[in-house]
Amino acid sequence: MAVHVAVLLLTCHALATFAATHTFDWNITWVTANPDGAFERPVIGINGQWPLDVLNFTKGDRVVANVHNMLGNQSTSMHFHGLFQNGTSDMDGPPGVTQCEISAGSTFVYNFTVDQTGSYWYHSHTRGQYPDGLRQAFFVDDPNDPYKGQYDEEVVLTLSDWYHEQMPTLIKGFISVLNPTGAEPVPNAALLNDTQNLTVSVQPGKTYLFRIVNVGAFAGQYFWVEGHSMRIVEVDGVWTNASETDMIYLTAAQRCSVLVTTKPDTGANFAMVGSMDTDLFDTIPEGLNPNVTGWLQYDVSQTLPQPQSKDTFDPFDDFNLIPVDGQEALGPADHTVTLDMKMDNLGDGANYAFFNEITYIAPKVPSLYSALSTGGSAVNPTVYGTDTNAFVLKKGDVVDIIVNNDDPGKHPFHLHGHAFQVLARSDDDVGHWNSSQAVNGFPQVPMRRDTLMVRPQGNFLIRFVADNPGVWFFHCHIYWHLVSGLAAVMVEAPLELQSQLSILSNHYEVCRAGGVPYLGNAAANTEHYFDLEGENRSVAPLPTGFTTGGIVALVFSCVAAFLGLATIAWYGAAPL
Ligand SMILES: *[C@@H]1O[C@H](CO)[C@@H](O)[C@H](O)[C@H]1NC(C)=O
Ligand SMILES: *[C@@H]1O[C@H](CO)[C@@H](O)[C@H](O)[C@H]1NC(C)=O
Ligand SMILES: *[C@@H]1O[C@H](CO)[C@@H](O)[C@H](O)[C@H]1NC(C)=O
Ligand SMILES: *[C@@H]1O[C@H](CO)[C@@H](O)[C@H](O)[C@H]1NC(C)=O
Ligand SMILES: *[C@@H]1O[C@H](CO)[C@@H](O)[C@H](O)[C@H]1NC(C)=O
Ligand SMILES: *[C@@H]1O[C@H](CO)[C@@H](O)[C@H](O)[C@H]1NC(C)=O
Ligand SMILES: *[C@@H]1O[C@H](CO)[C@@H](O)[C@H](O)[C@H]1NC(C)=O
Ligand SMILES: *[C@@H]1O[C@H](CO)[C@@H](O)[C@H](O)[C@H]1NC(C)=O
Ligand SMILES: *[C@@H]1O[C@H](CO)[C@@H](O)[C@H](O)[C@H]1NC(C)=O
Ligand SMILES: *[C@@H]1O[C@H](CO)[C@@H](O)[C@H](O)[C@H]1NC(C)=O
Ligand SMILES: *[C@@H]1O[C@H](CO)[C@@H](O)[C@H](O)[C@H]1NC(C)=O
Ligand SMILES: [Cu+2]
Repeated sequence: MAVHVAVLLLTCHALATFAATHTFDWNITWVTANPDGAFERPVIGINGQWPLDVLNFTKGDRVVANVHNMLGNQSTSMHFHGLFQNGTSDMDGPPGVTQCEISAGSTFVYNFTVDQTGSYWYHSHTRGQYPDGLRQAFFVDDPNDPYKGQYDEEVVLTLSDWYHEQMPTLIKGFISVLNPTGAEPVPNAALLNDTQNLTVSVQPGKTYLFRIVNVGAFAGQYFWVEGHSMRIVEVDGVWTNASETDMIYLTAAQRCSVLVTTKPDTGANFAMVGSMDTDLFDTIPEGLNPNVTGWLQYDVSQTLPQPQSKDTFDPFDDFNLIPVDGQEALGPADHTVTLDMKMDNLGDGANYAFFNEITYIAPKVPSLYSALSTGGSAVNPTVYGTDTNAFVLKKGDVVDIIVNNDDPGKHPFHLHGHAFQVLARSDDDVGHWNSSQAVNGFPQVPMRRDTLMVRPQGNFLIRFVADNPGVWFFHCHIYWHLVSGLAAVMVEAPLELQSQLSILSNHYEVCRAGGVPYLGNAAANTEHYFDLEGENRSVAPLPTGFTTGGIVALVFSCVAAFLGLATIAWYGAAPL
């Protein structure tokens, strides 16, 4: 990849500081790859390359990424997951939220500074696209690293699930009357650093900082290193007090840095394992290996051992982590957003995901552009559309988001624009949040991160300050659930945003090239902001009285009838 790094000396500070500008010219292109060694397929790469480059910045750097969509047959976009984009909400990436889709042939310019540190990743935010390859880790060096001097080297590891079929095909099968229960496609393989035979050369008696990123689409993964313990020191860009464990669990989109101290001698090599959480899969296809193994290689002349089988998984509970900065629980809350989530069928017979009975559908005008072009009405959630789950937050408010999971699955929720405090998270089957869950109060110094799993039929309560004017997506990071509508939009301080933000002309050009309106309310009405006629709507509900069970029965009777006919035809055609 072509990277031009211009180093600018900023002399206006009393202390001279260096800030680099990283300029990327990214042609988004099709590439052929076979990361699991079992199936060669087209993947989405950059400048003819895949796996994508791991990026490495320093706090304070500027990033300018010129994203040229050369795919020919798909639109695209880019999101730098975990960055707050403070003052640059227009650079955040999700189409329909902060920008228009970059249609084939268009170029979109992302230009922002990186004011955080830690482990992140960049990925397409276009409907269901990144699992086809457009995702990779990036890291931001911390000049004030609290663990500086306590490790010798950094080791970059990504975990991922992997599909042989392309996403557009899989999505068609997933959101379909033929899949009324919403069974998600099961990955074909797990990958460690986009391969299945990674060896990491290590030297004895050293300490390594492993920076682990789950860039997958669906599966959470357990991760452990045989014969070695790990000390967790960072999650999602937040340094934590070191917590020792034998195993971690990373949902899709989560990151974790651990310190690993090697053995004093080179007597053996050790397996490290990523194991997909099969609880997430409705069925486990015969022959599926949910595991991927790599090795800490002390000595090339020794064998690479097969891992021992584990009967139980007992990963560290991230709720117990403590941020090094000691930030205490905020509060009390000024504003609470409660989201009850469930899965259900709509009138087309397919299965969708809902917050408060609404399945998200992207508005005609990206919500950020509506916030900027509807004047004083931007504080009224109505302008953002009927099916967008838009919530307007007041500048400076302490905001709680409560998620009540009425579904038997695990879901990793991601908030753009913030790392939130995790004040409460229930066990399985507790039901909706109620204050009796916190009889002992909230943790004094709660864990913070940007992606958090809610347990089956459980709940969580997260808190943050609305101090980042912008429009921020809140969604499940299981990409199947995002495409089936498990999303909401936090419109934070829209009036302040109007006075702070001006959109690059390039961004509106991208809209025009794609024929997407960028002014007015969700329906692109530029005069009557509360008139939503013509807006995008989700599929209409089932007629009343029609149940999910009815749909399943209907589909099965159709399939049975079809099989019956096929059998008759087959017998009919067979020679006597
Ligand atoms: C594993 O490594 C070998 C040798 O480096 C290589 O030939 C093989 O293709 C690799 N397999 C996979 C699945 O990456
Ligand atoms: C991107 O594609 C353009 C047009 O084909 C080409 O001129 C340019 O060299 C490519 N850039 C890179 C970095 O590959
Ligand atoms: C990033 O670059 C710095 C400086 O060259 C280096 O010390 C660090 O190990 C790199 N980090 C990663 C994750 O590659
Ligand atoms: C787009 O083009 C790629 C590369 O030729 C192809 O593999 C893929 O199936 C196409 N996708 C769609 C949705 O047309
Ligand atoms: C990026 O943004 C900065 C600050 O607005 C501006 O000075 C710079 O010219 C921009 N760079 C590009 C390449 O547009
Ligand atoms: C993992 O892959 C990335 C990108 O190819 C590379 O920079 C990194 O060094 C790899 N990690 C190891 C441990 O080989
Ligand atoms: C966490 O680390 C900080 C800084 O090292 C320290 O002051 C604090 O006491 C630690 N907290 C706990 C609960 O260990
Ligand atoms: C994957 O790893 C788990 C945990 O060690 C083990 O129980 C399971 O048998 C492994 N599966 C396969 C197919 O190797
Ligand atoms: C919603 O509006 C956008 C932009 O105007 C349009 O491209 C898209 O097809 C619509 N989506 C649906 C699901 O109707
Ligand atoms: C709150 O939850 C507890 C158990 O967790 C239950 O006993 C109690 O009835 C609930 N209260 C309300 C108001 O729902
Ligand atoms: C955004 O920047 C403002 C002004 O510098 C600051 O007060 C606020 O804490 C920042 N918020 C986030 C989430 O970074
Ligand atoms: Cu989900």
